Amino acid sequence: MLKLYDGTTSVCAIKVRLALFEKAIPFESHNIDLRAGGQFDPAYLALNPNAVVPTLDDDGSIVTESSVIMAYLEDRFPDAPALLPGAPFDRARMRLWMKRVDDVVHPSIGTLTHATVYRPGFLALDEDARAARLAKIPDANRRERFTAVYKDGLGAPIVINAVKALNRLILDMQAALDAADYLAGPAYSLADAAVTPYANRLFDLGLLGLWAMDAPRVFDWFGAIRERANFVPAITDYMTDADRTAYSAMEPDTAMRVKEILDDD
Ligand SMILES: N[C@@H](CCC(=O)N[C@@H](CS)C(=O)NCC(=O)O)C(=O)O
Repeated sequence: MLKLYDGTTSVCAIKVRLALFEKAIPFESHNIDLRAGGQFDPAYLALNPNAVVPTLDDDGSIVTESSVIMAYLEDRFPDAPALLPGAPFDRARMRLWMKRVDDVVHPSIGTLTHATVYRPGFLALDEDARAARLAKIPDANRRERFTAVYKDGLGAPIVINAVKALNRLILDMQAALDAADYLAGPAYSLADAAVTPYANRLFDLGLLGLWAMDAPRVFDWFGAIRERANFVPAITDYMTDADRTAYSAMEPDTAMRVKEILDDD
């Protein structure tokens, strides 16, 4: 059986879980506790030297990178419902959404999440433990982003570009969803699965409502996405009490501060 090295609220792991449940492919989930630093375990680093989830183990074939895993599932399980659009241009659009998620949306949402949800836990560590934690992050860009937001929270200058990138994402989703029911055409595809955890993260951060007036179609889409059969098993069922506590410990003025940045955009 497939084994997914997983994270309960990890946006990248959720992308893969949404595809697995949508395609009804059985898998065994092996949780890596990211807040406790499980991603830095030498045994896990041997599978994923970037110290991130998800990682897929298909009977010894190790596949990393969430978008690559999603494409692998399409190739590996040709009899499961396909999540690739039929038309070549829709496929190209699907790949563009996925590339944008990997290149821009993922680091932007990470910036916001670490500035709000993860920062209190980091600040609770003593100085040596903080330095050790940051030093373990293999990717220098990620390390710099986390260092900046752990220090200054939403006041870190990189937060401005992150919010602007997410604003452009939501407005472009609105335009796409004005033209079709799903992001890459008339049918649910990997593009919808790839974007869902990021829209859901904005919801969990209490921020999605900031776009209620400017992006009503995104709200219709998100409502339909939450009703899909894959949403509860891939997202809701994975949330632990510790996750809920971490999200509820966020600074109460988060939405107001993000709105100030949006108003300047
Ligand atoms: N490009 C990677 C990014 C994976 C990634 O950043 N995963 C996050 C969770 S969504 C992680 O494991 N972070 C570990 C950490 O924060 O130290 C992918 O798409 O799989």
